[in-house]
Amino acid sequence: MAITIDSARNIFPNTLSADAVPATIARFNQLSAEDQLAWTWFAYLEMGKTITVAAPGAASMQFAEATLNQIRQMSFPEQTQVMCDLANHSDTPICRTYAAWSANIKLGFWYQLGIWMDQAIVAPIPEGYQLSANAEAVLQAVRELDQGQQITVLRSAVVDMGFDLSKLGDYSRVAEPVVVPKDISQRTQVKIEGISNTTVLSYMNNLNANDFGTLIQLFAADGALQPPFQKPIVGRDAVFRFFNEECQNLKLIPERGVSEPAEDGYTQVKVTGKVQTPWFGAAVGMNMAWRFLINPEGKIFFVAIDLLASPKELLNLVR
Ligand code: 45D
Repeated sequence: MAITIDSARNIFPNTLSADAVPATIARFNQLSAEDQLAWTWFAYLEMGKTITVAAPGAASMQFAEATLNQIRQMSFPEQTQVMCDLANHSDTPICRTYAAWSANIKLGFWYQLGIWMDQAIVAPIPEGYQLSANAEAVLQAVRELDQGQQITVLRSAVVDMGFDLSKLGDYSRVAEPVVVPKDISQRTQVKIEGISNTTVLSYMNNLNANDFGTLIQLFAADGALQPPFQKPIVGRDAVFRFFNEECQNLKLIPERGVSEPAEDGYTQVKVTGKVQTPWFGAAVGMNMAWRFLINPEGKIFFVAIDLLASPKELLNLVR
């Protein structure tokens, strides 16, 4: 049977990803807008007891600035309405603007609103707000996740808000400027126990160096990348855009892996290890797996990135 993207998605089927994350997000999405905002506030506060979010850089904040200032000028009821509109995916000018932003701009926007809510410059969650029983149960569910899973739930709450992109029609995406790749002298080389495949090592090193131009050359023209809990992004152009928009300043810390021959001269490689996001730095190490399918020319035909169910999964390299 010929290898396809669909068949590639099933390599290393024993990999246990953190299903609790999409399950928690689905429960969150059932809550009312008011409950979603209060829930996020409480979850964010609770997370803040143990880890701190890094302030976003000016480069990503500049795009949200006009909207933030517009909200700042509003009365409390108007501000609450804007936040509920975002949670409700309403069709408003602000919800449309928001939808076109990259994930980091959306996160930076909420980061600033959170500070202003704390300072009562923006309408806070009313004192003594009672979460519904459902929301309380979802809050309990998120408490039971590991930190990497918690920040993934929060990120996805933020990314999913705003008007539905698919209904937006013609629009231009707004993302932070692309950073300059790290200087050669500043680059680090990963070591992965059990792996000498140069494509895989080069993938890790170039992603860590923000060298997306070199990184994308490692992919086959019709290659695909599947981020955690998402469908594959297919083709060099789309993957390249994703790298530029969503993958700056990540730190990949692969630890171990296995490499074995697959059908038709392909090679399948599974690597496990940690990933750090610039939002939390070394404070949160997400337990991750990479599942590569490499074609006979040594190009990446497919790579899936999974958030793992537990640290135990870091040792699971069985086929
Ligand atoms: O609603 O190899 C308030 C790929 C209240 C690429 C709020 C990757 C009201 C290839 C609290 C104000 C990218 C796939 C809201 C690897 C309200 C590759 C605000 C993986 C919303 C390895 C909330 C990368 C706020 C990975 C401010 C896995 C919340 C990256 C902020 C993962 C939450 C990154 C933040 C993650 C969450 C980042 C900042 C999970 C950040 C999460």
